Amino acid sequence: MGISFIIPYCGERKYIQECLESLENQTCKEFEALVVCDHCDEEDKRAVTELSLSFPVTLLDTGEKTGVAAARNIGLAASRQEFVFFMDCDDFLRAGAVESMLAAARESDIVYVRRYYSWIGYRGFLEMEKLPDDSTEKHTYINTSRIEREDKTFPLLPDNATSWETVFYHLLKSVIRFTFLSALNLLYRREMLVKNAVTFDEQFIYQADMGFLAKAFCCTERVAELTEEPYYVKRRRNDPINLPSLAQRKDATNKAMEVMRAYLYVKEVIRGKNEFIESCFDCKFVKDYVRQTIAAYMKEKSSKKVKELRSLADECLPLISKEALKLARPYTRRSVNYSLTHTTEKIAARARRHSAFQTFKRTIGRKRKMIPLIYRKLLLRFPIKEKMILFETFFGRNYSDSPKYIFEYISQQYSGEYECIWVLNKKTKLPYPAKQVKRFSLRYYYYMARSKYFVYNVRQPKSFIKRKGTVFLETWHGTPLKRLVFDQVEVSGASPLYKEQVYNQSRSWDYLIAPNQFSSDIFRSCFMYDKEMLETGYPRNDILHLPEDERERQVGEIKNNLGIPLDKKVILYAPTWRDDEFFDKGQYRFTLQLDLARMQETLGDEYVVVLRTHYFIVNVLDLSAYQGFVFNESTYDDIAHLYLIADLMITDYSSVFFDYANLRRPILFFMYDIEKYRDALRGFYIDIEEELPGPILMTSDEVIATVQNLPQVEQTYEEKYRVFYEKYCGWENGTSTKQVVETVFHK
Ligand code: C2G
Repeated sequence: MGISFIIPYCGERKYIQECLESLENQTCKEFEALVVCDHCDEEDKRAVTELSLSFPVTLLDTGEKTGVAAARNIGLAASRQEFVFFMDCDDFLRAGAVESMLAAARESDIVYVRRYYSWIGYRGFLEMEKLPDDSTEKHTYINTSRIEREDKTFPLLPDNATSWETVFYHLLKSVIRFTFLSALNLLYRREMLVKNAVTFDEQFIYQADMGFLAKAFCCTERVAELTEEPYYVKRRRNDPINLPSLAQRKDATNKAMEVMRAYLYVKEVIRGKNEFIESCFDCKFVKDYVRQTIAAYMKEKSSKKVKELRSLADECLPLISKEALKLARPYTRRSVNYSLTHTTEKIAARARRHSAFQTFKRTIGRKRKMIPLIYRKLLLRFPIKEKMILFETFFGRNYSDSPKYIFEYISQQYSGEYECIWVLNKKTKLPYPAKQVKRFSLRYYYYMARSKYFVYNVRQPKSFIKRKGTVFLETWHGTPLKRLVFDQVEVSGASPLYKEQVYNQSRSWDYLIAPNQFSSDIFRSCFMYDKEMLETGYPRNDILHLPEDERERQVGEIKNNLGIPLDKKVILYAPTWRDDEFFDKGQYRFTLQLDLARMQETLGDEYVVVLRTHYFIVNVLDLSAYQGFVFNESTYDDIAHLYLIADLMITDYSSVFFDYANLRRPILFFMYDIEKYRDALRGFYIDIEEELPGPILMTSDEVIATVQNLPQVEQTYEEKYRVFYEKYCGWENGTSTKQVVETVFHK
């Protein structure tokens, strides 16, 4: 007794490896894997064959055919085990799955195994499983709670339901709509499928599963449900732009048509077999009709397609049972009844009115929703102001970074020509005239609607709409060391939809600044950016190239302002944030690992420390014990001023050292959690052991000893520093701002 796992594979190499790894980790090895290649190249195949696995894996090929349905049929025809189990190559099994499934299958032809949903891959999933159930992170990335939803639009299971009805019932109930029904996470006795010629109908691209399921269930009464916890983990793909799953493909009209065809198919198969189950199907289908078909009526531009939709709908709607309609939500019920007697145009118009009313209901009285609605519906109608520029740095948290220097340059060189608006959450004294607005206020949206120019150093809000004729200058905020967006495999620590969001946002950027060739190349890949790259270096680093005497003057002024003793050398400690250390979404925590007491004891006569946490960090560190030795400048506007006064920088994985290196002063890397950061959280673009212009240190004692021995360290790293400087700071010579402004504003 064993299982044939049938896995269609289109070359998603990383996914298939994790899928097979989850099989390798099963304690019971009574199975084989049949990987069915759907137009894979040799390298894709090698990704499977090069794995060393302790169970048999056979590579099959779809040949002339294509699609999941064809691949599964080919796998089914080749399988030799007593049971078959269809898997998607991006999904995986939890430990103990095979054992439990086989135990439950003794007396059954079909075993239904419950599933989890996960936004992260197998390895990340295993880590998340260890977290307590109430952890926010676990909750964001894995759906462990809503296995079966409360659904008032679905009938109750009768007390005398057979096991057949019970399993079918739970299977249907577990999905929100008919569309999501899937032939995965079920174990089928192969003989039963073969004897009854149960296969996937290859005319379907998206919805072949429903017909298969209905046929399989109608062949047997011997069905069981594995009521233990879910064993099958369905991955939700985090990159719908490059690697969309079938469900994520944007093909709304064809999907709506297929759902209706699949519904007709299923009705045909189960008609007369069981009225209760038929009505369960109907309960799910009515939702698809409203969500997909009517939505397609509203959006589809081709009248031919709308006609096709309508003719399918006319076949489907009369088949929906009265019971299902009775249970449906009032709007759904009325929509179906209305559709039976009205034209397609009228159905679409009614749906539009409903949708507008729903938006209004959701928005009214809620400021955060109301203002963007006013922006979309009203403010965007005002004309664009040709000379208006909106500046924002770090989400309005401070006045700094490249936008600050661009603003100051424009204000000096083109005084009075532009109307400048700054997004600042706290009132700030600015050196030149500019209006200040709070982020997300009505005024913010007003200026977002009217400005011709946008100068941002982070992503703009998701609600931003790019108007024709406007110019978006994205300065970004650092040479990337840690992997970003499309170069990240997993995105734990951000929204699971992060990649899609960034993709949509970066489509609005007209110019992006690159501080060096290395960043220019990476920005193209990590943002999938294809517009103009300003290879000018960072405007924010011009200040680091001021003439010596002017720099000295500024150093004295900054130190005086901050109350830093002039006779002490300054160590700037500027660490970054950690994706896995937070209180809540976007509220990051920093735990100080540097032993400040020991530093004060050993270095206090010669040095003071300026501590600068990342702008995401919300916890305020209590440093009262180190008064006069540690200066917490975490909320100081411009970190470039802190670079200027620092004789030495200590950092970790922050991009700050790429900028600071412009000063050619020593940099130490206090990377006490390097393994976790590099291997689990982010991964780096560069080989840090090879390239960093200073030593990697793991303990406070090492940091202290290195500071005490600085000349020696500088000598050791002299050559590496030179190479580093050339590669990352070579474009920066104090003229970046001028170059950027001349290209974007004064061509
Ligand atoms: N920063 C700061 N203080 C710190 C850390 C960072 O003021 N302690 C500022 C610096 O201007 C730095 C920028 O925030 O260049 C980005 O910080 P990183 O630590 O590199 O982290 P992150 O915001 O994740 O940006 O391409 C760069 C990446 O996007 C990283």
